Amino acid sequence: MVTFLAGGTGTPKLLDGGDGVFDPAETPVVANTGDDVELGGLLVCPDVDTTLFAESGRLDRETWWGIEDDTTETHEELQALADTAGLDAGPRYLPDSAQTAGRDIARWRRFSGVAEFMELGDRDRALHITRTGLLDEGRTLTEATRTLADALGVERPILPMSDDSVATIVHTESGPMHFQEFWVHRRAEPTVESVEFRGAETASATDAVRDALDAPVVVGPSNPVTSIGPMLALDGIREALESTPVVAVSPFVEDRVFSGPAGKLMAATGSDPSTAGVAEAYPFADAFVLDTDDGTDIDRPVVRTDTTLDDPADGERVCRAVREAIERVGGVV
Ligand code: FO1
Repeated sequence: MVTFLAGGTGTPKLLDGGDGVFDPAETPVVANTGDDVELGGLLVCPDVDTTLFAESGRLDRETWWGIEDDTTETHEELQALADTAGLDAGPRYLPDSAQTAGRDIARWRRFSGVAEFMELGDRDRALHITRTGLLDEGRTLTEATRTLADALGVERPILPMSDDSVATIVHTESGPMHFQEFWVHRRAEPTVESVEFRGAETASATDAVRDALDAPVVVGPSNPVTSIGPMLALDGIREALESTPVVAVSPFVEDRVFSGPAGKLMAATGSDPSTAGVAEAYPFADAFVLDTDDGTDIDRPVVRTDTTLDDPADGERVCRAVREAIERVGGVV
């Protein structure tokens, strides 16, 4: 067994094509939940869902979120209604008093459904309605995710990092905002001052995650701050990573990032936005997979390959390098 830590698009792209290298049934994914929001009463878990949709062949591979060819009739009607009612498009946070009332799983990340600032496809929405219903009926997020994975025919264990609420709040020169406001609504433009994982101090990793971290672990090429950072903020995760073989795939080629706001967020949180910065941020990593054009000198074993991830053949190539790196540091695949 090998466990992957995943968030955003980097790690799902790595796993896309990796089935011949790592048997999906024996290769759990621990998914970041710091990006999750409650939108119009529905719990939306983007990083869990990208893996669910990728594994079930439903993913929109243009955007790497949502369902391919999904319609957006409800979303459009919500925007039209708000517009004709003269309601500002938002993002419309619920008042502070409502952020900690009601469902614990949605604390500090509650938005009104008015004008719906994130686009939810119609079929995607059905998944959120089902997930939220299962939570309201008393299931944990881990259990609800397993039920959804079974319904979609997904073999790979998909494990939310926690059943408790953790909200990634980006502190910017324009004030604090949830990661989804920063990323979707503001297009990552505001200058970042710091990043907070609200709730992480009291949230715990689930037992399923702790068990999965007994196996060798791969930290995929996800954003070290907002995809991997929330997991590292949970009690016991760093210690678990220190006592198992860990291979990290850099999301950079030296100081060039493949995609997303990783560079900006790393610089703002005191790390060098580069492979060298990633190596420093992951002291628990025993080996690295770097791009062939990445000459960064790291004090741990390195396997080099072309780390571009554009299609399943790329995923397979990089997964082979990951496997070699795990074996190099004594991990049993
Ligand atoms: N990303 C966008 O850029 N715009 C959207 O409207 C949007 C909606 C959305 C709905 C469901 C979902 O699961 C993901 C969605 N994303 C959207 C992607 C999401 O913001 C991020 O890519 C992830 O949080 C990063 O991991």
